[in-house]
Amino acid sequence: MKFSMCTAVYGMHDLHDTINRAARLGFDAVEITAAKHLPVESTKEYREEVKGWIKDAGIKCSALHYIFDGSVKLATTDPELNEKCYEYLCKVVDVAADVEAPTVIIGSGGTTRNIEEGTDREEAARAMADVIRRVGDYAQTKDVYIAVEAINRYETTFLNTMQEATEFIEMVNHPYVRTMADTFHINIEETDPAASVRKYGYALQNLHLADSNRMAPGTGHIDFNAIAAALLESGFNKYCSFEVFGLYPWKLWFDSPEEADRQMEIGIRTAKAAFERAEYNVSYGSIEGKFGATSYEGR
Ligand code: LER
Ligand code: MN
Repeated sequence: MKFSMCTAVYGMHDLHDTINRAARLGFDAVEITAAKHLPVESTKEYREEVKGWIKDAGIKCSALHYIFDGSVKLATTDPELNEKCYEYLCKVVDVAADVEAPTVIIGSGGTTRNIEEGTDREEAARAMADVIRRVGDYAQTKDVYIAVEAINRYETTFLNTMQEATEFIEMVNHPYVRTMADTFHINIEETDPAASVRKYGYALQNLHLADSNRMAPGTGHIDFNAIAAALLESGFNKYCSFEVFGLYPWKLWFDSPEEADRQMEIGIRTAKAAFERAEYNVSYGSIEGKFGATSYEGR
């Protein structure tokens, strides 16, 4: 499995140093938190520079996430707003192509994706699907995939579950438009997160990893062994990207890069162990069956 790290983990810390830290910690890639670190207003020269930092660190750019700046609306039936959204998303695709990111993630909590009261849900869904399909056409010319993320009900009123996101991209019906799941959100919304991953994993372009507390995998109560096994079973082999935030809304990022490093160390250890266990189980049969359940007693 390939692992990536969202640059937001280090908040507004120097981006070049954040990229180097990701490489040192063993990540294969960084996912750029676009609205903060590489917005649509960024110059071609700066994008070239960022691409160079990533190459020099010996890693890749896996995706752009956190792409919206509050200026556009996704699920609206207003044709002018639909057009504005289309143009904005095409600009994000340009940013992705400029830093050789294969994926643009449409996350978008809050007002960007909410369906406003009085708006017909089906019409809004169809209008958003039409916009995303046109963006898919543009993205295909640049070989960039669009990944529509299922986000929990407390952040958006539209596309909360993996089933809803999958049905939505089936309505879009475009080879460059896929889904995206986030372990933090599916832990809230799915009755059985691993079962949903097994069922809808075929449509995934990318996965965000965070624990139940939105901190690093291994610090909360999500069963990453079950998620890793389900991902492998579904045939998923793309990037798992750490989208980890500080615990409190008033402390979105960690206090220091060193604190973020410590979180990432716990996270990558937990995630790699979960995937190694799942891969072992696929190749040789259950590790638990051979050696009994893992015991942490005495450690
Ligand atoms: C929002 O909660 C989320 O999960 C992000 O991926 C948004 O870009
Ligand atoms: Mn996410």
